[in-house]
Amino acid sequence: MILNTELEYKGNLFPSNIIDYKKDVDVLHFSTSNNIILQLTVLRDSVLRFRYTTVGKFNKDFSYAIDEKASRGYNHLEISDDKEKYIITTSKLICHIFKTDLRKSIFDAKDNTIICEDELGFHWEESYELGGDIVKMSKAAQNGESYYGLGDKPNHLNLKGKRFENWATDSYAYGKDTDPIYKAIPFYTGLHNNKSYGIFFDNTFKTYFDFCQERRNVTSFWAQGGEMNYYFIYGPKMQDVVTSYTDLTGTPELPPLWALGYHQCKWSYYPESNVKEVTAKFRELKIPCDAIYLDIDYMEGFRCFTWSKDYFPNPKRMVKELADDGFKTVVIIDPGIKIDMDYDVFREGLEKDYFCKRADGPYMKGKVWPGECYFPDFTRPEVRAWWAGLFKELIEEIGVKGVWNDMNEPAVMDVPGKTFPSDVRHDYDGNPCSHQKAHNIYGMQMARATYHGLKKFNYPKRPFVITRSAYSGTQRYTSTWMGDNVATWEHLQIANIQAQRLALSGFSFAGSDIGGFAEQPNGELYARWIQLGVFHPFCRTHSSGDHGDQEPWAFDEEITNVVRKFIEIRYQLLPYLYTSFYQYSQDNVPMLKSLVLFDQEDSQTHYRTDEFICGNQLLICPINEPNAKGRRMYIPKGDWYNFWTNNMVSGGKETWVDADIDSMPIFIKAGAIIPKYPVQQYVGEKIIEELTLDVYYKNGKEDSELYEDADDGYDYTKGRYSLKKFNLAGSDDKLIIRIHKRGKYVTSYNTFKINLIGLPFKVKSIKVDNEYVDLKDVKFNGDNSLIISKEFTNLQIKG
Ligand code: MIG
Repeated sequence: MILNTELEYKGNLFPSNIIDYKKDVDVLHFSTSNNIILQLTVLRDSVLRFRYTTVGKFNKDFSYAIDEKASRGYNHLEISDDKEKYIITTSKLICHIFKTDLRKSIFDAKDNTIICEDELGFHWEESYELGGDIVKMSKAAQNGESYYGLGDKPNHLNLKGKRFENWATDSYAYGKDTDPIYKAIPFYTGLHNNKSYGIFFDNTFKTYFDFCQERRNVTSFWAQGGEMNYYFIYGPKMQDVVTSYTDLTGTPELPPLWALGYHQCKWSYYPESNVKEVTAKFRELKIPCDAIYLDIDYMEGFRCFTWSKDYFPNPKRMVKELADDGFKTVVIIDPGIKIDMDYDVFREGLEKDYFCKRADGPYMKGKVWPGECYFPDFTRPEVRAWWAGLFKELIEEIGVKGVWNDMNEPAVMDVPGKTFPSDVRHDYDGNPCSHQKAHNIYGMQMARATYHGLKKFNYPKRPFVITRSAYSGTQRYTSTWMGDNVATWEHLQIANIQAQRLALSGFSFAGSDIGGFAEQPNGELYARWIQLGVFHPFCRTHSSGDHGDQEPWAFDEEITNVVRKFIEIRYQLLPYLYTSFYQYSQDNVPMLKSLVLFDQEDSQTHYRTDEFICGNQLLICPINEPNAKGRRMYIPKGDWYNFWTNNMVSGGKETWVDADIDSMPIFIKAGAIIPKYPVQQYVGEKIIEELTLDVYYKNGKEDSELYEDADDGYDYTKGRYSLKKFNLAGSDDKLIIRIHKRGKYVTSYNTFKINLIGLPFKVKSIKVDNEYVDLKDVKFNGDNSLIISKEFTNLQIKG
């Protein structure tokens, strides 16, 4: 209770008039008569950063989210002022800052249209309870504006009309509107009048976003502490907003190709004989699978970095035998370290003083799976280095290939709030703070430390990590899953939205627990979920295991066959998926594209949720209902081929698509060249002797890419990769494909098998690199498929 009534009624405070302006190259400072400073940094022509302090000076600038490799630099910067305002102009943006109250308006520099303007703008409330400020920002919502992003929210793709909270939370069996859940990704994009911009509020405290819920014309965001510190990112294409945000917060290195294969998981496979039964069954039934997971029961009493002697007497031998059969072993590692003086990890952590403490000195003690635990302070560099070192035996000795970080919100059992109390102290890389500030990045720093351990001990192979909790930027270190979902049709739909939302929040390498974690799917639901899951960058079946089996053969034979068929499609598409991972990793392009991101100019896409583009050229739409024989879906503008029938449809409309249980709506963009491998039971099972290119004729032009390398290792960073850019150009009686090649990697195959799909003419002549060839020499088999050397640079097919 505040007794001073003056304080009590203070409420929101606002900046007053600007009395001082300073410019230091690309950093501008605007100071007001009530001691507020706005620091505006011009990072790029389209990226501005706004920071505010209410105490006349800034704290040290530090962020876990921003990637040190983020690009900077602009072509044009001009600052002027008039009576009312300062005017900052770059080649893309014009920003007005009003002299009376520090409010801002941002315009498109090309046509002067408004993109984003402050409503109340920056304001704050002093927080007497916690200290510091509750920092707030409000923006006027523009006509017809829509909002997207925010990471893992299990809600409609378009966020308009809703309020959200970012506070990483263990959310067993969450539902359609549960908020918050596991991740905190305070980034959104707005879209109005065909123009898209993004806002990244880089504040790790509990943050809130209100998209026209409280007031119809206002969007606002605020945090329970820290700085008002946000990045404004202009498109106007949403894809450019997302790639700029991803550039700012970073992308992962390429994963080993096997990580894009199919993964099988359950809580838990044990003992060893059970693991072997499961893996053997995959091979027996010829269902491709690359990874098998061990959940917490592999450990001795849930002590991280130990193995149960009863269940896994010789892990090294087992992991080797699994590896010989093509299975990579992935094990879970939680943050809670069991309090046990006979447990060396605990003793060492204690001796070195690596565990989190409460404000007054005691250790942060919390109950998780092992019983009472202490928790490493992953926000301290020495602790991360120690943690990374703990993986030596697991990875280098035993041969484990991937690590799964769970419970890192952090989750604590049987306490209010299900996490650390707010007074727990963290180092925050030399910026000591309470859990209120460190909570949302705790899981990220754990995954980061884990990643460094794997990178070190798995070298020269690539690391693979998966995390449950995340903050912006976590994608640099790890893949992720959506946590404990439920085996219901609604959750299949939620998984679809979450994967798209994460991709447009910079985090492409994500997937759901296929089939649902809690409760039991029937065969039909499982099959429909696999169909969706094979088009997600991370593809894993997982279940809580207390309600029956969830392996591809756990239902009936028809379902097993459907599941096999779709996993086989994924394995055939591996070069396509790998190429889109390359584009993500290299060019920040999201691997999944919601229709609104694919074609924002078509307002039909603004409220679509089910359809999405996987990579650049596959249009996917899952079946979300039982007993379906097909569904209606929206086909975006342009021409698309039905994957199953090769029939072409013209988009810009809703249409019915047949999809019995062994099918689903899949379309390929006209002009696409889709690379395919033969089906393998695991990555590397076969030497690829021929690469198939499915060429989808288009009357017009379309570009495609194919990226390949050694599938693992780092040779690709020394130029040993192969990037092929295909330009396709079709006309009524001609189809021309040109290839531009880059990189020194020599692929194992020498020939392409080209399938010509949708050709409107009968082939009369084929010219390779400007020489006519005998149709026999290129093995033209008359039904529009031909085998040709991979070295060609120009292929002309004439009717
Ligand atoms: O409190 O390790 O989300 O994937 O199987 C449950 C057991 C702990 C939650 C994870 C789930 C995992 C389970 N874990």
